[in-house]
Amino acid sequence: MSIIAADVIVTSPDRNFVTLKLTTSEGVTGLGDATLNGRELAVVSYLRDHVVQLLIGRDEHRIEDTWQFLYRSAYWRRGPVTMAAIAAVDVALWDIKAKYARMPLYQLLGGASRDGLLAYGHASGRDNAELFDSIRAHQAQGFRAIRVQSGVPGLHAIYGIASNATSARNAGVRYDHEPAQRGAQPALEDWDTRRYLRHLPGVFEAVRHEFGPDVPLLHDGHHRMTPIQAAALGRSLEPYDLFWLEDCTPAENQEALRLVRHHTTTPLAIGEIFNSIWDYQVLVREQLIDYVRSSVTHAGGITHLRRILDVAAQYQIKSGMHGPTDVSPVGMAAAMHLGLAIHNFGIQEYMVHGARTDEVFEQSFTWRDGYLHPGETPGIGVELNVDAAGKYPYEQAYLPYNRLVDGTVHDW
Ligand code: KDG
Ligand code: MG
Repeated sequence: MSIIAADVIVTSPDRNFVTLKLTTSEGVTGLGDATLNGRELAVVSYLRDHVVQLLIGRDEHRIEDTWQFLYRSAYWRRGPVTMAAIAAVDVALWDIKAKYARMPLYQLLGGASRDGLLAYGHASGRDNAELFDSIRAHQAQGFRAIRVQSGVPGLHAIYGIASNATSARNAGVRYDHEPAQRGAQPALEDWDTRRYLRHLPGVFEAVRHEFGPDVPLLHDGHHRMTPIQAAALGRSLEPYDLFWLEDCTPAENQEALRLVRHHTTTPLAIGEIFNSIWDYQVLVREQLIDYVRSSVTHAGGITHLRRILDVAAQYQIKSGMHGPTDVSPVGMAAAMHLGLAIHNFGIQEYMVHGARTDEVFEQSFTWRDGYLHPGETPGIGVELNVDAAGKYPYEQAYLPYNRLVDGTVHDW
């Protein structure tokens, strides 16, 4: 038994996705997500030029050994490109193993620890009226937990404020499938942290007043604050009982969270741009966070993210896996299987994919009453329709970036 083919498929239905498809000598196939938003082709090259030839002839059952081989033999460890590539191989191998076992993957990971995965959706608005409409529309879709992102008076374009409404499943909701802008240059947004810090607590006060105390509310700071600013925001949001404040400071400085933690009881989540267990070492050991935001896709696959979450579990830190539209249906399915199996599941981010994406990726997951479930199809429960994928060729796209009023580039 061995891997006889490894194909890297790039498709852009509603946005760009990179998928690895492994085929075994038994005729079984497995899929892995290798999408790195805005830098997709770097992972394509890493896989096609450096990894595919290492996979051909390998025993598909040796998942741990293949993970260690790809990680250690490269010498150049970690990094988003390497870890997305390894993740794709890892998930494809888990998909294959579960298909051989004729079981949905979560069964191989220990079986279900719960009936479904509480998921949060992205509500946003340029002002409170638009935000309330968006929250109501998400609740009508079944979402019980809601991320709240708001415009700030005086700023024109801000992270997380949807600019269009494109999906039938999201009828009436302004929704961005692709915050990355197609084209040769990134879009420019503006930013002013002091205006944001003044405005946001009032938004949450209004949301709590309108929607009551029960609904779990989340917010994403998208790495924009200094530690002392983040501490002030966390404290000013305490009366509104957030489920979490995400990425309040730039993620690469683990020490920054120490200061934030000492000043606020607002729960903290971080890690969507992390890619290895080493990024969490201080944060977990010192209990500076409450939720691990890494996705299976960007943190080395099922094998590595499970390792991170097992260490986190010792400190009552839970999962909050990244699930924007740039995590493909393959990456989302892997997340759902892992989330269903682990004990320390917290919440799953869920941005609904568009209709063309659903055409390319045939999926078995279910969405009921605010809960996701990966379904009972053997493997991860996703198949790639190659003909449909071929209709949507890659298009260059960049995430936006921002500048302060004086022209300084700021964290986006
Ligand atoms: O590729 C970057 C996006 O996935 C990211 O900006 C979305 O912050 C994000 C989130 O919380 O989903
Ligand atoms: Mg985020």
